[in-house]
Amino acid sequence: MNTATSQIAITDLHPSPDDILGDVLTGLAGNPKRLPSKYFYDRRGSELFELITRQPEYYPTRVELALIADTGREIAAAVGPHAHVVEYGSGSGRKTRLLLDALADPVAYTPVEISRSALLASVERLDREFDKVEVLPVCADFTQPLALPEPANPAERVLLFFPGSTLGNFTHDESVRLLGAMRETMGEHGSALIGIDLQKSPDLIVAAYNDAAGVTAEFTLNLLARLNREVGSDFDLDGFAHRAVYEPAVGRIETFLDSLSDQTVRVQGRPFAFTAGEAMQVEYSHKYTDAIFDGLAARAGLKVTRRWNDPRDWFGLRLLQRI
Ligand code: AVI
Repeated sequence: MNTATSQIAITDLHPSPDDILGDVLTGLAGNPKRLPSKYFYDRRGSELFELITRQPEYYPTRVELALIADTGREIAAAVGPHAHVVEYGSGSGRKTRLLLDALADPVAYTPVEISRSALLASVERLDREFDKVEVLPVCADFTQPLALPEPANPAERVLLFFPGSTLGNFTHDESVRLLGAMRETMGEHGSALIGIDLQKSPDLIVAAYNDAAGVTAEFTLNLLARLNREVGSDFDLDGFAHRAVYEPAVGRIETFLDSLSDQTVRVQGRPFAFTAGEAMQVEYSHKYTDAIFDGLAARAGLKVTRRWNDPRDWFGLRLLQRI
């Protein structure tokens, strides 16, 4: 089960590989056509996402980083010492570093990630930087409950960390299932610290998903390049345009790739006809009110025990425990 890499042992829970071809065929056969946003993150997609987080319009990363830095002491007091920190997904490590620095004597850090290469890339630096924190990466699908590796020094509690408002990319029903899986994984005395993007002026939100430099548009279109490579489709990247709109009634950004002409796309020989202007839905990014988020948590058997917002109430961190 454990495979040694340079010095870090990975626990490989052998997540079932994504059925990318099946998902694409199903999504293109639907009306409206859809493609799952989880396929944005190939190597280039992850690089482009990292670039998005540095665009002036994309406030969530900057605001969340400042919020963790400003509230670190309070978070540490609320969580308690000797935690085993389990991060869902592996990002650039900027937020993880701030959290591990703030917490009182964290004993272990477990990033959970379905992609082995992304997992390895994320842990090597952190392992060097935090010599008192045991790094125990797990290759697994975090939407399912998981058995966590046991740190050599026993932890007093588990803290699940799910920053970035990544929850917002799931539908509300999917979010409840994911929060339910987190409830299982955290154990009876554990907690979860979740970053959520809050509802605010639609202009600010729309700008964040339509940056002037066009990085988000490139990120969205990169999905088609990935599919052409990996499932043998023949999407013409110049034949589609990125469009992200905010729907206040449902509190979410909806991102589409619009077909610029009548055209037929083939996936392994199967034709899919697009009309000029037809919108293919590729991502949701939900924005929350307290009522919406607390309601999702309650449906999963969790309650919000602490809440921290930045001074403008743009972004929040919520600490959750079992009801
Ligand atoms: C990863 N996720 C939380 C980002 C978001 O804001 O929904 C992905 C993203 N899509 C476009 N810009 C950023």
